[in-house]
Amino acid sequence: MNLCRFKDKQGAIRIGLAIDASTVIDLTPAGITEMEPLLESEDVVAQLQRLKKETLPQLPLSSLELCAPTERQEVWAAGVTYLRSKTARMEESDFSANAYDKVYSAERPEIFFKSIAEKVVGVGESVGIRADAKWNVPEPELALVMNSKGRIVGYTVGNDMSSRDIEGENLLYLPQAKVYRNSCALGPWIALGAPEKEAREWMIRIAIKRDGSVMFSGETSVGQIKRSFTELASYLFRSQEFPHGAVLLTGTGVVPPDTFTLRAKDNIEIEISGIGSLHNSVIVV
Ligand code: DO4
Ligand code: MG
Repeated sequence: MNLCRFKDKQGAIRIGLAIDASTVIDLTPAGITEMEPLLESEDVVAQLQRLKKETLPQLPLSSLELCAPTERQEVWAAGVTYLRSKTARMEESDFSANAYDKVYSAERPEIFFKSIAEKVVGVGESVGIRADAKWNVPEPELALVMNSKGRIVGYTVGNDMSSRDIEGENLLYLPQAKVYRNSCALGPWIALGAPEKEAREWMIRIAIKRDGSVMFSGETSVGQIKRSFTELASYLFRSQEFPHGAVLLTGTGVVPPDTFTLRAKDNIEIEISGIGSLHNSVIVV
C-alpha cells in the first residue's frame, strides 16, 4: 500500500492512497489531512483497507503534483552499511580511511543528521551540488519511515546527495559534505506493510542522464545491507526522542566510478522495486 502527499489546485497539501498504478484516492473527505496520525496508528494497513472501501474521490496519478513525504520528521542517515560504500570511501580518503573500515564492522553504526522535514526535496524538484565542491554524487538509498515509538511503519526512496571531495579531504567535514541546500530528496511514496524480510529482496536502481544519454547506471539489492533495519532504527532512537517520527536513510550500495561527478541539469532517477521511483534534476547551490 502506497501513501503520498500531493498539492491540490489551491496549493493545499492532501494525503493520497494509490489504489492501482495510475489512480490515487484523496483521503481528505475521510478526515485524513496529515500522514502522522496514520503512521502513529496501531494498524495503518487495516485502517487504509477500510478507507479504500469508502466512496472517496479517485484522481489520475498523472494529474497530481506529488510532494516530499515528510511532514515534521527529522531525516537521519546511516552510513557505511554496504561493503561498496566502505571500499569507495576508503579509496577516496587518506588518513581517515581506517575510520570507515572500523565502523563497517563495529557494533555501533554510523548515523548522522541529514535534514529537517521542510528542507527535503520532493519528486520533480532539483537536488543540489555544492558550488564549492568538485566531486558530487547521488546516493540512492532505501529510507525507513518510523513513527514516534521507533516502529518501522513504511519505506520510501531516498537520495543522500554527497560531496565526495569534501568528505574525502577530512572526515570532520562530513556535515558539510552531506548537509547543504537541496541535499536530501525523498519520496514520493511511502510503502506500508512490508516486513523487513520482504523489503530486503527489493532492488535499488539508479540512472543518471545528461542531455538524454545515460552517464551512469547501477543497482544493488537491499539485502546487501550489513545491518538489520531494527538495529539501525534502535540506535537512532537511543537516548533520543522523535515526537513526530523520523526517517532514516539506510546507506548506499551504489557508487559511480571515481571519474564521474554530477553536473547541473543532470537527471537522476532512483527506483526501488517495492516502492516506486524518485526523479530529480540537478542544480548548483
Ligand atoms: O561515512 C560517511 C557517509 C556514508 C554514507 O552516506 C553511506 O554509506 O551511504
Ligand atoms: Mg549515504
